[in-house]
Amino acid sequence: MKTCIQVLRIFCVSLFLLPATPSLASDIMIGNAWIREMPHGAEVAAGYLDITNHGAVADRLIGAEASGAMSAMLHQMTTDDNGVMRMRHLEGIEIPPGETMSLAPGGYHLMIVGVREPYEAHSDIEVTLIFEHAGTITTPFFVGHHARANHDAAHSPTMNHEQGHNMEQMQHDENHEQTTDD
Ligand SMILES: [Cu+2]
Repeated sequence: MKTCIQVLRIFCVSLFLLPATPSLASDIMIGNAWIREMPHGAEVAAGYLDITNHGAVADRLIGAEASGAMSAMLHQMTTDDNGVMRMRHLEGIEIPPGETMSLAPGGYHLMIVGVREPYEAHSDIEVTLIFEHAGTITTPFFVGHHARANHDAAHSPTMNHEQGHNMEQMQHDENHEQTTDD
């Protein structure tokens, strides 16, 4: 009996590893996916999105790949007691069943490194998200100052928005030892 279950498990796991896993069959829904417009000369970009889990069990975002970039990592921004913001590498981000996890400025984000040609503003960049259960989901990320849905709305960025942006950029540069040609 045990062997049967084990065989079944292996079979299930191998199903998840199939590259052609259709995203339609997935319980995971992606929304508001965007990449922060890149400053001139930058090779690092931050990606944000909302992940909703419509399934009955928890899933985990465990990796990502962005077109035109060397790699994409999962990061979390935290602020310590002295108000210093830090970047933390994460092995995964859990999405509990029935919940939406937001990767947003000041918190979780995709850290896209080694961008070969800076992403053009207002273009769409294909990003493949890798989930423990749902497999891979490839979806376009809008390059701008916020998700596409809000893009045509009044441009009134709050102080926090801009502050978060600048500090995040600074911290990234420090952490990844980015060299810019300025
Ligand atoms: Cu980061």
